[in-house]
Amino acid sequence: MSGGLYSMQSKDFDKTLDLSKVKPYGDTMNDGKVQLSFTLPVPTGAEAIEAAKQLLKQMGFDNPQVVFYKELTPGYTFFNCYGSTTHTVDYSTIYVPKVESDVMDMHETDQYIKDNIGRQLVIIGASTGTDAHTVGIDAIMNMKGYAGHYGLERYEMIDAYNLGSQVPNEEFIAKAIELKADALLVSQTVTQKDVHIKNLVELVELLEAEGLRSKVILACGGPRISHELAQELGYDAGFGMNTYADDVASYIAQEFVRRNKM
Ligand code: B12
Repeated sequence: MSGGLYSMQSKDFDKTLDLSKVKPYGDTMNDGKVQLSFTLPVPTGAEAIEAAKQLLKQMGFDNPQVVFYKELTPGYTFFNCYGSTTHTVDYSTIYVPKVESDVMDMHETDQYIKDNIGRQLVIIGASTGTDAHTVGIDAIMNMKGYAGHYGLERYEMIDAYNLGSQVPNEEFIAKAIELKADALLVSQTVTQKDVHIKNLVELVELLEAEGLRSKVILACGGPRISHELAQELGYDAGFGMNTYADDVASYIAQEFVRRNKM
């Protein structure tokens, strides 16, 4: 839908846009303008600026310009630069697997659950394993919500339990059994040494061993989680940056109804 609107606006705005050869927009279509910042481990001076420009050329930028530079500490120079990229991407062939559900707001989801399920959905969430980051799962679950979107605890038709962070997978599953959870939400922020992969896979294996995997809707999220990765790891859905409770609640409600109709 947004793609359609986008191409309509662009068509009216500038007829030179070719979606098979998209490049960055600065102030004129196809000017390719990019701003980028980096640090070189060289002393500040004319040679440092020249080195930055040569690097920009090698990165595929025409007309490289250093518009700001500063010594960070002796021997290190920080740059802000502009350049026009010579590269393009074929936007028309891009396919990204995404969670397929209609996003509803809190009131619409509550009404949808009342009409189609007739009872509260039990949802538990946690940042699992060694991961101590709570802000992501709180943004999804906390009563007060995040960026103007109420969290799951505020939903009338969702019984939400936020178990916090560093929750071992065994404990998470024990709580799911105790509460008869319909959906499990896992947050993973740290990806160093692929710790998130090991942890997410372990949860799926433990759920399978308990005979629970097919009985719950299993979703994960975090800044480096995609729907594609989540599915590869045995999850029903994955949510990345800029996710709100609305996205997750709508998905779980609709997925629950879909499964129980079959
Ligand atoms: C705050 C913070 C901390 C705080 C956390 C406090 C807390 N109570 O959470 C503290 C200081 C404790 C901390 C510790 C560490 N941190 Co830290 N931390 C951050 C920081 C600055 C912000 C993270 C954050 O709160 N984002 C805001 C939330 C709202 O965004 P979000 O998590 O992406 O969540 C959104 C989506 O991803 C999604 N989402 C998230 N989870 C879920 C779950 C579900 C089910 C769904 C549907 C959606 C969803 O929805 C949310 C809302 O849109 C980031 C850097 C950064 N700027 O991002 C580093 C960062 C995440 N930390 C990092 C690291 C390395 C660590 C430490 C390992 C450092 C250390 N060596 O000790 C430790 C980790 C210890 C541990 N055992 O986990 C790295 C991770 C690198 C990596 N790729 O692995 C980062 C990226 C910093 C960096 N650039 O190096 N950290």
